[in-house]
Amino acid sequence: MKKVSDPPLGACLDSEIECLRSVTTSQGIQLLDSSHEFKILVVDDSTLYRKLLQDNLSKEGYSVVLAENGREAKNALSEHRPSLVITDWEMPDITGIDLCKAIRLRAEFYTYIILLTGKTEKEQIIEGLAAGADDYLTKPFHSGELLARVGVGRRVSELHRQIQAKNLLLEELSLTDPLTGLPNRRAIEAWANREISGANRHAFPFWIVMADLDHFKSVNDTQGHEAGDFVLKRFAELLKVNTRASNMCARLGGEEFVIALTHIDSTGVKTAIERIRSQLERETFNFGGELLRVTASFGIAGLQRDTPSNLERLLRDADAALYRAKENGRNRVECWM
Ligand code: GH3
Ligand code: MG
Ligand code: MG
Ligand code: MG
Repeated sequence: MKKVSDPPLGACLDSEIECLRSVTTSQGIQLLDSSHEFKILVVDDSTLYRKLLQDNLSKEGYSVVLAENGREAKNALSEHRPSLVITDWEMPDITGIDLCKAIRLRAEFYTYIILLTGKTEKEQIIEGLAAGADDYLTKPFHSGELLARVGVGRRVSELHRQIQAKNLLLEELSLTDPLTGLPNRRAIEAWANREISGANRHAFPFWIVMADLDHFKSVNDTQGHEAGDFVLKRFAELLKVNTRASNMCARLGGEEFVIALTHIDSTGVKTAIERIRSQLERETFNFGGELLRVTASFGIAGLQRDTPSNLERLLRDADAALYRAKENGRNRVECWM
């Protein structure tokens, strides 16, 4: 059950927002700009209107990028990733309507669009909003109204980015073990299942290694739970530094971990795992002056050539090998066969 003293999830997330300033999407876009710079792209083929808009917006501290046609606008969108676009309707190459539609096809993050045009008919306003514009202003514009509407756009755009950043954070949290920072069971299942289908198809080697700390209960019993947590974190670090970028390690739960390795033969796996085993064996943990050594047992299972398998099966086989390692005296590596 959730402890009463725990801060509500929303509060945790709000404090996370600060560190989220560095969160980037898979396209490498920084969601919350630490400089608080708010970029606006102004698209208009009229030199006069470009200047008018730039003057008004710059005075308010907005960072303004100018484009005089649709082609320039598209380039500027990719290069500057503005949060808000103010676009004219009629332009020599593409229309503001087409530009709205093109922007809405880009799903990386929300771009707020204000259509600024001499067209004043209701049908035209409807067409503009239907094409993806968020707001509609007619020329000649009132500068106070322009800035007020840009202010609304800024609020909406920042909300969108915060939600997107929180969603990315939640996704990451749902795949991470909070104690060790390692990927959790869900994360490795997703990754390993993809790798295994590739390995079955293209016949490359794939290995699952289960690791379990030896007599770990006695660490908790004699040194306390915090000491136990410390050992778990240290073991996770050892796994991490020994895991190549193309492989993955995860905490399954409790004192059980799993390492998945690809593109390596059986000798290579045994060497890699033996290295981890002996590194842990050599560590000395100092708990309030009391020195302690901790060991772990490992069970290896691999995809057999020409015998398609699945993660569930490999985990079961690796667990059987791990069981044998325990039976044979612990602090050792065994392979399933
Ligand atoms: P064996 O060598 O057979 O694996 O013995 P063991 O004592 O390691 O195994 P057992 O399954 O009996 O005990 C596992 C212990 O791991 C019991 C539990 O308290 C402890 N444990 C599980 N999760 C955590 C955790 O998050 N933090 C701490 N400190 N201990 C944990
Ligand atoms: Mg025009
Ligand atoms: Mg266990
Ligand atoms: Mg154990």
